[in-house]
Amino acid sequence: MLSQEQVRFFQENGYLIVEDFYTREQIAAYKEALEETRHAKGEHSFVHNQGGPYSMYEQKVNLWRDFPRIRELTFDPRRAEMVKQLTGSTEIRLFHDHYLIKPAMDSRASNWHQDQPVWPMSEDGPVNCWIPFQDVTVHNGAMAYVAGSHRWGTVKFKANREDEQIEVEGKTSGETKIVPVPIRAGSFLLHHGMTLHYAYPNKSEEPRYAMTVIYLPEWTTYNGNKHPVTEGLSLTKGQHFEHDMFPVLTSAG
Ligand SMILES: O=C(O)CCC(=O)C(=O)O
Repeated sequence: MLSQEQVRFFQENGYLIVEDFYTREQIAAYKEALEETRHAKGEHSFVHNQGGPYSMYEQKVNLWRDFPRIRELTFDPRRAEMVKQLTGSTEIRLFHDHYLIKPAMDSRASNWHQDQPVWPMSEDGPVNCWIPFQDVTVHNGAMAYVAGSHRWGTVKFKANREDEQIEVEGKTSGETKIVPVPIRAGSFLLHHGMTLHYAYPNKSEEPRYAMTVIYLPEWTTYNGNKHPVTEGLSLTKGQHFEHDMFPVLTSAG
């Protein structure tokens, strides 16, 4: 359950850190499970970005379909309940989960973006939950947000070569202040689908393990755009995400 203050912070800033929700032991066990998924060949999950030297990250999508221990983390109803509180939806579905492993030493920054324009859905409301599996700082790939940018609609922007600065069309430099969010293992982030964000390069000697779980409120409809997760499902434009591939994580009651 989130406090009113947490809900208000999310509504104002477009992101929220939920501190120390899992114990370090729980997260260490999940990290082990995640490492196993990296090397296992699942029947349904798929590698989306291969990773390798100086890459943004390695990415495997739909872990929940193949790996029961990760499914347990993805399906944790307590986080879905928080998204219910943040969105006001009575039902929350899973869009997909995926891991994002930034290679050790000198990875690239993860590109600045807003999630929703990349996802194949029409309405505002989806929420991204970012779960780290070790302490993360700006040295090893922390996330950073432009606070309040979820209220700007789809923006045009230019980042500098190292992605450390960003200019957003129609906004002053005061409005586009970048907020780095260092985070302890056991905590997680929730961000609105329209919040502008990126992640720092990983300059540490260990890979940075993170996973995201993407939540859909009940009113979300498919907009007909191509996306690896909806491919082959014969969804029609305008339909809700009522499909076994997008299971309900929590509903009314
Ligand atoms: O983990 C990262 O490096 C970036 C994650 C991200 O941008 C996202 O989940 O949308």
